[in-house]
Amino acid sequence: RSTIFSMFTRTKCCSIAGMMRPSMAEANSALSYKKFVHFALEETKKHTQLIPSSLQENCNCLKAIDGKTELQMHSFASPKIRLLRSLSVEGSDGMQVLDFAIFPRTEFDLPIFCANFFTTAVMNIVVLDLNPLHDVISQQDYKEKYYKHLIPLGLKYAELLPWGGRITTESMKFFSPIIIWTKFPPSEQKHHVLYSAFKDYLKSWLELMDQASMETDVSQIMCNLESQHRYLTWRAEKDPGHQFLRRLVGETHAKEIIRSFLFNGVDDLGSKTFINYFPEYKSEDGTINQKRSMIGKSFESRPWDARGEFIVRKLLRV
Ligand code: BLA
Repeated sequence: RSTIFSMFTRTKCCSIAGMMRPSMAEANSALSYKKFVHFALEETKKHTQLIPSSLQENCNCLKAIDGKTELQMHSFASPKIRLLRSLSVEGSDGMQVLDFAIFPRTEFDLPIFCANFFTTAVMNIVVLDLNPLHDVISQQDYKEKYYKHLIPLGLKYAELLPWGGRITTESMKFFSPIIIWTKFPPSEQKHHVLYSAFKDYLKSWLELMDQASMETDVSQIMCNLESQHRYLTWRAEKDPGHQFLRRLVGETHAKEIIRSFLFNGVDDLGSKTFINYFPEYKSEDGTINQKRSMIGKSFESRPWDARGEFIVRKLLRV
């Protein structure tokens, strides 16, 4: 069977249990993200049956161009989950990445679980959120439905993991009032806090999933479908990790990983293009402007107040 993974040298295929055995890379970094993935899969299995997705056979370990950095991928589906997928990267120099997301089936208007951690020997860049499927700045009802009871949880972690400073302005529309956006130099204590936050956010998402009932109204399902496709289109084009991924595995493989694995669905959940969704990125010759942000970076401090209200609406024109 031809999958994107057949293009790589497959190093070893490991079981989930095997993931917990210390590897070479782990010996270099005590603050590994492997236990995050292990927890997420075990916890999710308590709520639903995870079926290995056809994108891969349960577990794939791949080597980057440098011959040292390891990439690990997992992907699953379940009755309410269209795709749960995880990419983790471990370099020999303390570099680590976790990109973990859960996309609901389009009969559900559940948020998208999103954990993005990028770590080097000197810095951690962290995004952790239940990304809203629909607009939480102007759609009060959607915000109430999914986030009202989670505001105290968000406030707790916003204090422990303070706002990371100016950020791509356009990204903010994809974030919720409980977004954790933070940067910090590696530390055992912060790693521990981040692990707690990850566990609490995942458990919260799983509870929302348990409670979610299937939408039967076709127009509402279409609406969910388009929102998810718009999200995938944004991230498949503008995610800050792409450049890094290209350096790791080369242009062609990076594109495959981004479009077929990380943001699977971008090419088949809808036919609108990036320019259809984000016309402000159209350059004079009709192609997509390569800038990550047209507005620039904004939000020196957290733009959500303690009640979960967005406080600088005019920047996003909402
Ligand atoms: C930086 N990653 C960032 C930043 C954000 C995110 C907000 C800060 C830079 C910025 O202002 O854009 C994450 N942005 C998101 C997420 C959404 C979004 C999750 O809009 C969702 C809607 N990150 C990865 C992977 C890699 C990675 C897989 O997820 C590498 C393989 C790396 N992220 C990475 C790097 C930076 C970064 C290198 C710093 C680059 C920069 O600041 O330009």
